[in-house]
Amino acid sequence: MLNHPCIICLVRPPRRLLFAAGLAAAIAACGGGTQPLGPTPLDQGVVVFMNSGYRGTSQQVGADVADLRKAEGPCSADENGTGSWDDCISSIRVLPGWSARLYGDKNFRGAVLEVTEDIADLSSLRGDCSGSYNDCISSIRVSKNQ
Ligand SMILES: [Ca+2]
Ligand SMILES: [Ca+2]
Repeated sequence: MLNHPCIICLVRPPRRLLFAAGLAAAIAACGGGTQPLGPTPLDQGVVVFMNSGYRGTSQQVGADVADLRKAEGPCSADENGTGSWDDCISSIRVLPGWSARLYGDKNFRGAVLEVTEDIADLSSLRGDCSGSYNDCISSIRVSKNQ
């Protein structure tokens, strides 16, 4: 799995790669389609849920995800039955020692929500992401607290 060339779409590449022409080629090579996230060690990152109250399908996220549309998940299934995590997350648990930034748009853009503790219902937080952050998050950064 980790040897799959498309993993570069799901994890943030080393900074030097951001400026390399090779990155564009790598993204192009990935084309459409989704890939599962992880695997992630159980004590790292955050766990996102498709429903509020930590219910429904969940996914641990232990590395930055620039485009949740490319992350295999339970929402917005296309004609092939393949869904993603884009505009899907409704609650989130933060593992001890970690925090996250949730973005309304892909590539870490748009409305941003700093998350340092569990949030049982993202619709309870007003924001610039279609009124609240529920079913709106499209990219995630996770970081280990200093
Ligand atoms: Ca949802
Ligand atoms: Ca979005």
